[in-house]
Amino acid sequence: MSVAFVDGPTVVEFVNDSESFEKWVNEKFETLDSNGDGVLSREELQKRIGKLSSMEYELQSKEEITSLYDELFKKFDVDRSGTIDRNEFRALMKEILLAKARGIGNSPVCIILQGDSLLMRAVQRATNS
Ligand SMILES: [Ca+2]
Repeated sequence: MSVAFVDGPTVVEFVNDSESFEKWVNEKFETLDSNGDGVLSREELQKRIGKLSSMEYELQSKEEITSLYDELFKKFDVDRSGTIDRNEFRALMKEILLAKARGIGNSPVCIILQGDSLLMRAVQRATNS
């Protein structure tokens, strides 16, 4: 576990770097698709909410993150199939990260980074370049 500073523009740059972002989305999708059927169920997504919110509690409360997922699931599961496929997931992650970037703004904020923190890859990309 480590602590890093991240600002909104760093997150936006990561989302706009299609190669890094695509790779990250695919890794994330594989991790979340615990039964390996190629789509994410509501249950598969919700299992992660608690973990994500505890890692990024500096940015958003657990309730805010839960309602964010609620809204996004409603929005992206357009056919109400109850599942999110890979393309829907990419759009969803983009929306979450851009929402986070807007929440952070231009002033760097301190965040705690752990293995599957949403913002970790964006920070790593910025640090390595
Ligand atoms: Ca699945």
